Amino acid sequence: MTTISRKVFTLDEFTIQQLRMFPHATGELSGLLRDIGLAAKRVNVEVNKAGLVDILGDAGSTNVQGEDVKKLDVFANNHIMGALRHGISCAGVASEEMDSFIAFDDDVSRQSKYVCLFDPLDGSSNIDVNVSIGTIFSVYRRATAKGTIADESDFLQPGVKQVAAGYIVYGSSTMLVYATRRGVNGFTLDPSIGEFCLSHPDMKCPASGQIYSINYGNLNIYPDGVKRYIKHCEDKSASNGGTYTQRYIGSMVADVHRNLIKGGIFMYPGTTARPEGKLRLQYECNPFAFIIEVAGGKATDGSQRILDLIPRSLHQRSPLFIGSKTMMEELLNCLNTNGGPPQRG
Ligand code: P6P
Repeated sequence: MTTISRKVFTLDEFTIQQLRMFPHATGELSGLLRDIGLAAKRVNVEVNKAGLVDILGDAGSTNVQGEDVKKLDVFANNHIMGALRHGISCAGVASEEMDSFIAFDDDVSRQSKYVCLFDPLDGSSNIDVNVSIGTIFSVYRRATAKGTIADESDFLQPGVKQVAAGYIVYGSSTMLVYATRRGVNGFTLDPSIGEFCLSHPDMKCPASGQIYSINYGNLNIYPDGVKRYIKHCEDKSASNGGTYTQRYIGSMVADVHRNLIKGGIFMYPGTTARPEGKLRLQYECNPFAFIIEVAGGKATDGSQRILDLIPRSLHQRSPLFIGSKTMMEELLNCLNTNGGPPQRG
């Protein structure tokens, strides 16, 4: 058997190699991942020239070619949905950008095994200030029978049913990271050949870390257990001779990607004003919980494992605590300890 003796695999080569290891696999999941990779390359082109929007025309206007300029998140949504609709692997999609799911009603799509949920451009409010943003996706085996049209039950499955999940981070470089139960692998876009190339094989979330990531602006309206954990981190930070440091980019894909590589914890708790938190269970919490757990970390809503939550609606929100195993265990100790808020100097 000839094997590719090349040091660098492209995403397509990698998914096909994975397929060769499972002769009985239909290749639909590999095909779906390549479809997402194609859409990501198209989104990347637009994201990278977002700063030129004034020349190209702002969203809602027409550009110099007289074309309608779409908001980047609508652009991303349409390209990801289009790539999946014209593939052979997806029976339907649900998106943070769309009120309801869309079932692909054609002969090929009705026979497809999977459905895909995605946040096409998370953190898009950061585009104007050139901060990293991302695309997040989840893949489930459809709950409805092949040959039928997908329905809402396909998109309301608990996160533990995911067969794959991943994200694209449009940052100093553009990376696609995806997880299956076999592991987490990262691919960096090589613009010279227009391919995602395997750069981070078999990614593992460090068991411990020094980075805690949270929006301090909400400190006074967090639950007491969260306040206790923040105080725990402050006591371990440089201001107390420790090594912990606080980082918050305000773009979840960038914050969680950093923690996956360096170790750390990302928190978006509920508050007295919004007890359910801000992040979407199906489009943000579940995909990242799957990725981080495969990589060795943990993800909870503060009382339950994220992947065990039963979704009630497509756009339901959930508090999220996600990251390195040891830090998550310290957090859970703080959340489960009775008592009032910590004394702050
Ligand atoms: P806040 C971006 O809008 C986002 O959905 C996540 O990517 C990010 O982590 C969070 O919201 C930031 O929210 O309330 O801290 O600005």
